[in-house]
Amino acid sequence: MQVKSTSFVTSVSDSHFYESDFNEIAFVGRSNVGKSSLINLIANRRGLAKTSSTPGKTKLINYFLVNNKFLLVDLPGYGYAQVSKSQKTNWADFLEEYLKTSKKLKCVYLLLDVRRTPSEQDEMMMNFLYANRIPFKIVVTKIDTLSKLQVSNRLFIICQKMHVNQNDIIITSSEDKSGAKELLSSIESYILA
Ligand SMILES: Nc1nc2c(ncn2[C@@H]2O[C@H](COP(=O)(O)OP(=O)(O)OP(=O)(O)O)[C@@H](O)[C@H]2O)c(=O)[nH]1
Ligand SMILES: [Mg+2]
Repeated sequence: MQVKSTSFVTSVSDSHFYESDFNEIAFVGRSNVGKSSLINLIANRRGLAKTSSTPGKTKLINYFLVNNKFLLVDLPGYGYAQVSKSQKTNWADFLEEYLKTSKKLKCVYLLLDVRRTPSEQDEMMMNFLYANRIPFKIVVTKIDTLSKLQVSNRLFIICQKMHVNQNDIIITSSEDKSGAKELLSSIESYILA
């Protein structure tokens, strides 16, 4: 698939989710894992989704239209320490409600930073996706930050922890663009399915 056009559609901050006929592909993961950067990588446009080195940048659900055909959905990150407990609960509810109720959601990409061991929240998210029968795929991000050997060691640990096969995950870097093609063809397979 070639990305020919991308545009920002809308942001939502409460459970009045955006509804349309377009299929949706969503990105979840802890704050700062690189969700917005990955959307920009797919779109081949640096500033489309706002990125930041300060965790918790994306507090809204942002929808981006690709090729006038499907939507990329940038979800708020979880695991951000600097928010109150009630705020955290609100965000988790917000996220889960979107994931449970969106009728056009075709696949969720669960992002994991190659340098970090998956957290309890990552595992909870995966279990939530399984429990709700939502198709998902694991994407490892930021592989440019480690050597090849370190990456392969980290992948082993991540796959073990998440009970997945290395062939089933997508390995990416928004910095050097690795994995962009694999991610795009994976998205295409879910959009067409
Ligand atoms: N080296 C490197 N840095 C990355 C990569 N992807 C993202 N980053 C950096 O990581 C930080 C967070 O990236 P974002 O894309 O904003 O992360 P996010 O998951 O959208 O974060 P929230 O919106 O807070 O949930 C930024 O400083 C990015 O430049 C990558 O592949 N390699
Ligand atoms: Mg973001």
